[in-house]
Parts: sequence; C-alpha cells; structure tokens
Amino acid sequence: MSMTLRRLTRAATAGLVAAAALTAAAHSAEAADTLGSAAAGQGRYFGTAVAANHLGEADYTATLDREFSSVTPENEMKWDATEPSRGTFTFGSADRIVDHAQSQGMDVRGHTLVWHSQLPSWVGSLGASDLRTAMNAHINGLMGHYKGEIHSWDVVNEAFQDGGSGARRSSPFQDKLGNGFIEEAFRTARAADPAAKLCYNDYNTDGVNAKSNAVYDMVEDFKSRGVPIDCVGFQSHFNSNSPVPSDYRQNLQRFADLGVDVQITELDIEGSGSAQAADYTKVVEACLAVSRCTGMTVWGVTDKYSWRSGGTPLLFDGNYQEKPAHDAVLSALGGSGDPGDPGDPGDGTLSCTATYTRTADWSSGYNGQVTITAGDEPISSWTTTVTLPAQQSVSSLWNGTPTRSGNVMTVRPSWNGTLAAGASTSFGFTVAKNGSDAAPAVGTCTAS
Ligand code: 9MR
Repeated sequence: MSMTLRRLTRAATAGLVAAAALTAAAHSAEAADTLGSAAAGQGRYFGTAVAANHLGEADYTATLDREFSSVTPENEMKWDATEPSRGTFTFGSADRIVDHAQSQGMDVRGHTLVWHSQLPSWVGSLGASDLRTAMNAHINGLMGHYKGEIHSWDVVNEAFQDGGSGARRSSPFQDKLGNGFIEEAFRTARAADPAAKLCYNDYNTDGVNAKSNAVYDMVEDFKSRGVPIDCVGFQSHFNSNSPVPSDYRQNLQRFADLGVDVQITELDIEGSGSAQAADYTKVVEACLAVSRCTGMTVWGVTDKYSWRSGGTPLLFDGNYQEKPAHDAVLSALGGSGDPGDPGDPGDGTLSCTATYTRTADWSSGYNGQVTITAGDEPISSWTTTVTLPAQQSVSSLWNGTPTRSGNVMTVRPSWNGTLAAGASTSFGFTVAKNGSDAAPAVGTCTAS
C-alpha cells in the first residue's frame, strides 16, 4: 500500500479510535487494581515497550491489555525498520502495534526519529546536504504517516556522550551537520505533527551529572530561543552498576522547572524480590512528586523478552506472574491488588523461573549455574530442564537431583525445593566440552 493511501486510511480511523479510548477510560475508573488504572488515578499513564512479534502470544497480549495504558514500539519505529532504503517506507510492524494500542484505547509513544543506532548504512554514506534532506524526509515520513495518533515522539535519542565531558556523541548527524541537527529535527517535527509532544530522550541522565547537565543546558537554550521542545525522556535503565540515583526526583524537577514535561521512558531495574520492589517504589514516588512527570513506561511486559532478560528487570516474570516489584509499583500508584485477579498474589497460581549463567570456564570444560526463582506464591518444589549441545557431557551436579535422557537433564530439588515468594535457589553442574563451547538451553520452570 502506498504511503499516501495508508496515511489517509489511518486518519480515517481516528474517530473510531477516540471512541475506543473513551470506553477504556470508563472501564479503568471502576477498578484501580491494574497499573494503568492506578496511574490514571494519579493523572499519569503507565506504559510498556511492545514487540509486534509477541502480539500473537495470548498471555503476552492479555497482560498488556489488562495492565498498561500506553505503548512504545520497542524496535518497530526505528529507522532501520521504517526506511531501510531511501524513500521506501515500511510501516507493517509499527502499524500492528499502533492498531492494537488504539483498539484498547492506549496512548502510543513514538520511538525514535533521529538516533545513531539501528540506522541503515545508506544514511551514513550521505554527504552533509543530502543527509539533512534525508533526516527531514524521514521525520516527515514517519510523523506524517502517524499524524494525530502519537502522544509523544522521541525526536532525537541519545545524542550526548557518557562520561564527564558533556560532549555530543559522534554520529553521522553530529559529525556532518554539527550541533544544529537537534534543533533542526525538532523544528521539522513540530511542523510535521503539531499535536504531538516532542521529546529529547537519553540514558545515564537520571541523576544530576555532567551528561544530564549538558542536556539541561540544551533544553534551557531551546526554551530561551523558542525552539520547539515539550518533554525530556529519562530512560532509567538501572542495575547495580547504575542504581536509581538519590537525586532522581531533584533532577526530574529541575528539568520540569525549565517548562518541559518529563517522562520516564524505558524503565527497568535488574534484581528480584523486595530489593527490586523497593527500587521501583523510589522511581514511582519520584515521578509522582513532580507534577510535570506525566507518565512512566517500563521497557517490556515480561522478563523473558527483556533486552536484559538475565537480570529479570521487569514487573512480570517469564510466566506473566506479578512480581513483588509489580505489587510495589501498584501500591505506590495508590492501587490495590485483588487476590482474585489473574496474576495477583493469592490467586493460587504457583510459578517459578529458571535463568542460566556460566560461572567458570576452562579449555576443556565449564561450570554452569541455574537460578530458580519462585513467583509471587511460596512453592514447595520445582522442575526444569537443561539441554546440552550434543558433544558435551555433565560430570557432576550439585544442589539438584538430575534425571538424564540423552542430552536432556530434568532437574528437581535436592534439599532446596521450598522457596518463599520471590526467593531464589540455584543448582550447579560441571560440563566436559568435548570440542563444543556452546551454552546449554534451560527449559521452562514448573512449580508445585
Ligand atoms: O530493547 C531494544 C532491543 O530489542 C534492541 O536490540 C536494541 C538495539 O539497539 O534497542 C533496545 O532498546 C533501546 C532503546 O531503543 C533506546 N535506549 C536503550 C534501549 C535498550 O538498549
């Protein structure tokens, strides 16, 4: 379908979309026991990143539709997905997400128009003047296609370097067009869809530091010169190396004081149990304390599809069970879990997850470890499988009871079957590589 035709089609469905949004709002007013409805009670949205290829998975979509009031396409609106060759726009996967969100009355964040990453190679090979034309055409192509349908756009993403200098990051745009490319992108974006909020989005800018100072100076300059900017996105990817900063709220507030909205755009926090829950609480409380913090987005529905899946950083485990972090967020938003709801603690659904790490490695072998974590109910036993590459063999296994069938080991507890809600145990094993260094595959965890 040509872009022009698709653009008309999308605009023509706008009336239906508005009706769906009203239905969803009426529904959410009744029950503040989901993330989206509780956040709505605080005048905020609560969103998630979504991948189009998971929308066919019933549990994924049920959790998405029940809990969230906004979506961000995780990869589907990026340059490599939408304009893989110059002037040829491909919107199929992004349209699926936008159509789904609209059918549920959810807002859509657009991510992202101008970014150094996931950029097709043709962009990097253009000369300065051609690159400027291509950048503006890309912005116009995406924003035109979704005109009137996107709540906020990440117009420019990650344009500053990490570290102490506050300098711009090298990219085709920075290197060929200079500092002015950001301003130009925002001006083009405003003209392309005047209804969309225009955001600058970055990471490691969550506390007061050299990088956030540099973004702050840019926003202050834009506001003073009338360059259109409406919001700043704080990605908020946290783990033990990059914890929730103690001045998070203060940093959000100083940006808000410049006259822009602030949004938490890609939140995830590695960890588990009550420590992870406490960190999530800090983030939600910081947003609620800043009146211009208009909403929060977590970077995925379930741990199993997270870009950091090994760190289990999200609110639902791999079986779509609510983690302690979910309950903490819901409570910080003023909502309350109902034990009768699917996924809530007390619903009687026992669950666990299994994650693999290699803990030691030498030329002829390695040690593997599988961590078993209970879901939001206590469990008394668990089972998972470890499938080894054909050449490899296990010489010993500890803290678990294996049954072998060919290269598949089914592992049950030895002494460590009983786990409190959210608690973990692990078993380990030594493998002879016999020429193959590949990792084993860990199967689904089943709890009883
Ligand atoms: O979650 C995204 C992952 O699926 C992609 O492979 C990756 C490629 O760069 O991008 C991830 O999302 C990033 C986002 O677009 C920008 N901020 C950092 C996110 C995590 O890497």
